[in-house]
Amino acid sequence: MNGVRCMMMRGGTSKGAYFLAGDLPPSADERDDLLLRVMGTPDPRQIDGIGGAHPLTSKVAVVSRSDGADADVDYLFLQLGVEEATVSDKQNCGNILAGIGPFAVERGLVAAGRERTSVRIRMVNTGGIATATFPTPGGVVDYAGGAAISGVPGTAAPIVLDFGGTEKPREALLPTGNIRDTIDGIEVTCVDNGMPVVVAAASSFGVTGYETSDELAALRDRVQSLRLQAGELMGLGDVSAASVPKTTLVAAPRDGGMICTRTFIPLRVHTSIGVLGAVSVATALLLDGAVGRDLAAFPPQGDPLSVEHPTGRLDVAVELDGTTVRRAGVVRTARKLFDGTVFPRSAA
Ligand code: NQM
Repeated sequence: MNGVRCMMMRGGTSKGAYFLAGDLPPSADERDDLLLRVMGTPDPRQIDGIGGAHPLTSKVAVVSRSDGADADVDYLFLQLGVEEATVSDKQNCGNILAGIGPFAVERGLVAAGRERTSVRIRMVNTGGIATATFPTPGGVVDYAGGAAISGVPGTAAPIVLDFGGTEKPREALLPTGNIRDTIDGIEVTCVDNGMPVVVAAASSFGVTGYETSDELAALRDRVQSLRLQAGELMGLGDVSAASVPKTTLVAAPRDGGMICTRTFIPLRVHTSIGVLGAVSVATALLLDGAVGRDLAAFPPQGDPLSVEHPTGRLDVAVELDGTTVRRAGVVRTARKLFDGTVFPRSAA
């Protein structure tokens, strides 16, 4: 059986299989079929593949040299289902994004600088550009360093992700056209600053917002009803098989951050929060009238916006000009786990 060249990386608080586009079949249907067999989907344990039996470890990055002047590489993110045989390109992933710059250098798509390297990445799913900057002493990616991120043990080299230069006007930021909508009697703010998210107060679901991920599993059906209707209002159509929108329940911070969050992705509760999910929630709270703004404790101007989640905090920077987003940024880490050949399960 033919194997496929693949690098497995931890990107932020996610883990995924990174491929060069040229190593995968050019037809999207054939590519998706192959990737499902690589991951071991559909199967709750993904026992016959390299997936980790959770949406956060059932992720794929497809990378190629960019032909646009404004980017060095193109990054297509694919979210694979675990129990269901789904492959979705309807969302981006800011965690897997953290591994793209190092991967591009490792594969020779971008020449490394002597101290550090910046890689301009076109995020194919959304059309935006991110710049990743990371240490490359002596022209080699160095994954070791002193940056800690909540949800990952130990420390690693910082990878600075900058989403500058992608202006987002109010219409794009608030895809329903409203700062608030009411769905199933629950007030929500539907926002998209890189990730479509429905923000609701935890109290409107009858919970505190400080529960563990497991304790919130009982809200699954209500969250599903909310997100299906929100998807229509946000112009995403029928989202029953899509991994977006996410739903974030917010509560007052209790750990020195700006806001406390619990996020459904889209139905399992995230062990932390996605990068672009956190950027989107923080952006919403900066807008007058947003659901949850009254719960937020804003830091002094210029300090990061610290989003509390079940395993710590994720600090983001968001720059608004009125209701237009000028830039956003975040620090992540990533690590090469293996580089080699993956052997997919044989086709049925
Ligand atoms: O929001 C999980 C993750 C993500 C997405 C999810 C992400 C992001 O933690 O940018 O990173 O929301 O499905 O990897």
